[in-house]
Amino acid sequence: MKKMTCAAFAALLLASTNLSAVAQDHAGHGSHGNAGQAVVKAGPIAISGAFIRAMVPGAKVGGGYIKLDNKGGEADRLVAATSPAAKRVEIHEMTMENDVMKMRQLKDGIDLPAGGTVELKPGGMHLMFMDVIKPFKKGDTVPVTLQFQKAGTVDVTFKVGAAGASSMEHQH
Ligand SMILES: [Cu+2]
Repeated sequence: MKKMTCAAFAALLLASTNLSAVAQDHAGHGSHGNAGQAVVKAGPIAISGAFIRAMVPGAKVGGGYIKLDNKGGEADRLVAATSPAAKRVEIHEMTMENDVMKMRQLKDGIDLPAGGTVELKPGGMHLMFMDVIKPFKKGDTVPVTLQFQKAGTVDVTFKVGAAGASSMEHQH
């Protein structure tokens, strides 16, 4: 009886060791996500390159950019985004109209065709952070929850780059 108890205890110990190893592994992945470099997945959608431009003093809004790679066989749609760092996050598109840069809200979100890659980048589509609580500074990280029509919601950490940065990779 005593021997069995010992074996059970050993098995328990082994199991808990394995569990903590798994937990640490996950924590490691999480910290990569926090660095804003790793690819975050929402179902078949791979999300990468999340960054926000630092805000100039006095600005109330900030622009966020991201790459969405739909590796699935079905089209999906980015329908909304939220962040505790801003009162509201809208999906916008920048277009040229009669030589004037205009910004419009994409109320239906962004279509993500099956097998296609959609990039939100400066001069094009972007996430607009409205009424930002505390101006984004270079080096900050901003938590954002993206909502997809089919893939559901996913948390992504955006890294704040320089005010004129076109991406985290091509920063001057
Ligand atoms: Cu905008």
